[in-house]
Amino acid sequence: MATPEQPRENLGQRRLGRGAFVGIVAAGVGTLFAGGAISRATGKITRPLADNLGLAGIVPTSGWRIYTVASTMPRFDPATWRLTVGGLVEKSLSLSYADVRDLPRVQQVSDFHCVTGWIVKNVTWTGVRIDDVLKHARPTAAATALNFVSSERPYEDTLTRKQAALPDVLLAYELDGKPVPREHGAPLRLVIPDMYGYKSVKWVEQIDLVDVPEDGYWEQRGYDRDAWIGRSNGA
Ligand SMILES: Nc1nc2c(c(=O)[nH]1)N[C@H]1C(S)=C(S)[C@@H](COP(=O)(O)O)O[C@H]1N2
Ligand SMILES: [Mo]
Repeated sequence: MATPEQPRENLGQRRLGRGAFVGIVAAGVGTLFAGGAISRATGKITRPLADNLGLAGIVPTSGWRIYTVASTMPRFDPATWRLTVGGLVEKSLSLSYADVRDLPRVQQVSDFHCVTGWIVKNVTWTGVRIDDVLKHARPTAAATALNFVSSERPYEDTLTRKQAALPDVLLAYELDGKPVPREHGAPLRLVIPDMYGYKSVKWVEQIDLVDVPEDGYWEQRGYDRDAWIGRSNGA
């Protein structure tokens, strides 16, 4: 059985708004965005650093840790934002935020598991089912998988069509009853509660139907493509 690459601990400097710099220690998969440091030993977020910089508002609460791979988070502009659906489809789509909100709305409550061990319980997600998007694009018979591309390059991940059709899989535009906040992937993120969080691509802007799935960001770094909680190599 494959051994997952251990996430590296990065110590770096990141430019924040208004020219402030803050050193960031990210423990685990991904990078903590602008929240001060997470100590590997205690797992606690050191809030004073963030508070001193006036960043308390983006320090994650209720158990979330904010992960990014790029140096800035995408910013949502409803006037220009589009979700494009392409690849092996009969009809490519370019959906505005209003178009997405007009699709059938579904809601589910689930626990969110990061492969590094943190869990957020009873998260309410509201959004659209992937098949409700796909029926307008009409995937061809050869389309067996979907690549979800984040506007935070180079983050992406993939699901089979069967996985994407699981009843609790959503493209979510609300988190706990409010529009998905910027740091959680505004305006749209993938949610697949039966798999570890790295599958749940934030800032989704493009879905490509493909015949051969590609490895996602963390899969290229050793994690299983099928990231079932408790039944994959990150467990
Ligand atoms: N675009 C993007 N999506 C991402 C990530 C990321 O770094 N960039 N990290 C993933 C990982 S490993 C986890 S656990 C969750 C964390 O979600 P949160 O940042 O909303 O807490 O987002 C996932 N989706
Ligand atoms: Mo994660």
